[in-house]
Amino acid sequence: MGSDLQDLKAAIIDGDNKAAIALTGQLIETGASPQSILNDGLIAGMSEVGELFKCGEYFVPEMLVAARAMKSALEILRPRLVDTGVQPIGTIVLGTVRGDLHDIGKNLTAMFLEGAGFRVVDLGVDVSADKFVAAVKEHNAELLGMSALLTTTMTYTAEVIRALQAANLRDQVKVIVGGAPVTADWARQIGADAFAVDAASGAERCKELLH
Ligand code: B12
Repeated sequence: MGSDLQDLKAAIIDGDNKAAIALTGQLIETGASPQSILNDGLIAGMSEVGELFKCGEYFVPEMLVAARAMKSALEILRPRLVDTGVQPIGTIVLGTVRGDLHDIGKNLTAMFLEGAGFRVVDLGVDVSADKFVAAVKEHNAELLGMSALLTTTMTYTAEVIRALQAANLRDQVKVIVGGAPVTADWARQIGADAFAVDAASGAERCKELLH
């Protein structure tokens, strides 16, 4: 079992789509917990990819194939992470901020939110402040979640909050931010209501924010 998780991690690092799909399926069949598949296999592999990129051993194409493998594996894992058939407890508008194309963490957050019973309006990547504001209005959302993976795009989360204020919506919607460079300090600094380090605790924080 341990070695299968290691193999899955290696498949993500190698960007081996076929192996990632096959191993995820096998691990589910043999009864491995979705949490360990996610954390010890997929996320562990992806952090290693980040390290390899940082030290100049990997370039963008390697990150891309790794991301594709992780996305395929996540689709297989999805039914295990998402509870279906529950009445929504609230609506959250979610997106990756303008200038940023990273969406794996956001997609994972969406899955956990769905699993926790939220209706998720996913705006995708490279989302402008105007689009966030319009979606909050249109869907009457209680929550807004923003993802940013680059230090250069993280600052845009502050701009979205200013746009909510300008549209007189700030009092109606709770804002949660996340993504690798984002911290609790940053969330406080820009006046967000919450921060979460990962998708699971993000969904928990969102439930708390409803009350
Ligand atoms: C895969 C990847 C890519 C892929 C993305 C594919 C895709 N569809 O997402 C591609 C190849 C496109 C890419 C491109 C680039 N990337 Co890149 N990428 C990564 C990598 C390796 C993994 C990111 C990932 O998916 N992680 C796995 C997920 C599960 O983790 P996560 O996103 O952090 O999300 C978790 C939490 O943060 C949280 N979370 C995330 N969002 C939210 C939102 C809310 C509301 C909540 C509550 C929680 C939450 O929950 C998630 C799950 O627990 C990271 C390395 C890293 N360590 O992050 C670099 C990294 C983010 N990239 C980096 C860079 C530099 C780039 C490029 C600029 C490279 C280039 N020269 O072109 C471009 C920028 C493109 C753009 N405009 O966005 C740097 C950023 C450095 C910085 N500090 O700014 C990193 C850190 C790599 C590094 N170590 O240097 N990248």
